[in-house]
Amino acid sequence: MLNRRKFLALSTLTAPLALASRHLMARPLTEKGKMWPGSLKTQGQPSVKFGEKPIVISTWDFGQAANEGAWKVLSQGGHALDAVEAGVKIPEADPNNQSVGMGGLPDRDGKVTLDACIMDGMGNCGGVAALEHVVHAISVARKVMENTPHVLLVGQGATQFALEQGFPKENLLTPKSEAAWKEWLKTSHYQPVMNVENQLYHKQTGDMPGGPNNHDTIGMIAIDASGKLGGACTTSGMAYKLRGRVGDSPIIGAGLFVDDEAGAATSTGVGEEVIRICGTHLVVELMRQGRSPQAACEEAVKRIVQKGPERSKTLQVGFLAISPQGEIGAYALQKGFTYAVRTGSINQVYPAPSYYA
Ligand code: SD4
Repeated sequence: MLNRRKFLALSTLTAPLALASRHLMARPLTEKGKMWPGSLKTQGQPSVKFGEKPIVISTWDFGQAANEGAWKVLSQGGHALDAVEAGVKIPEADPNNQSVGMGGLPDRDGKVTLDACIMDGMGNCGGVAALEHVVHAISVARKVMENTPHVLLVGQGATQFALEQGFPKENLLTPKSEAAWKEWLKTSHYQPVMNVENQLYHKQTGDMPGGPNNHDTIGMIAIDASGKLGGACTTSGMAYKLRGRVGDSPIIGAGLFVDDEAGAATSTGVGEEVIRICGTHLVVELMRQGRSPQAACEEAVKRIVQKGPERSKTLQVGFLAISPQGEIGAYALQKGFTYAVRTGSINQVYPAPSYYA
């Protein structure tokens, strides 16, 4: 069965990904009108013009479909926050995507529990963790932001709040995900996932099993036509996790951080590693201090390596970042992480450079 949760040995990752090298992403030009990363155009990285907006980027191959949802809002002059919510609702509603929303792989007890958060560039934010029975976790997160004095609701309280807000109660465990869980129960062996499979990687290298079911958390960050930033992050979390486990995705500063002045960042992969370093907050604060989004993402990944040199070899984490001017950064521990970019002139998926070759 094809799914992203396969546990992959590093030994399977030896084929070169021609486009990805951490050395290729130098600080791009920032002069108005110039392309940045113009020098990287031939390396397959996005050539977004300085100041080009609107722009939306998101994690993994399936981010492309999600970006389209966001683009409908952005291209009509809509707000970044509305755009990212609309965008990530697409994979949330897709029963074939086994890592987000409907059809997400369950915890070890067979319960689908969702984590999500949303944030604008002025510090307005909301999140839900371990939400059950409600497919659009991102919209519940937004209601937490707008209709409560709180930032994060968890577990039964989050579900109760969602139902009170009028969200329909649904069974999120599809037959496909239930079957996968029952198969997993035969061994009940839990181990964090490498998450390096994806269609783009497979197409380029031919050495990996890939397919339409290889998905991951969706993290999306956007700049709207007025220059405001917004971000959203939503997931069913690590498959077969302990009941009650919460990852980075619903935690502001871990899975998502947005600041109109400094930029926005989101993450995917093993959330524990991201939480340990307050990953996206780190990325945004590094940008505030003058690092490019690319350099900031690289520093965050290196921090994960520093804190767990051995651990980091067996895990995947990826960061995406965007500066207020629309400069993009993407970097992962392992190769195979992809991200989707949508602007007025670009609609494409790119491979991210990685720390480990
Ligand atoms: C988590 N970062 O729950 C999320 C989900 C993910 O591979 O990306 N899993 O840790």
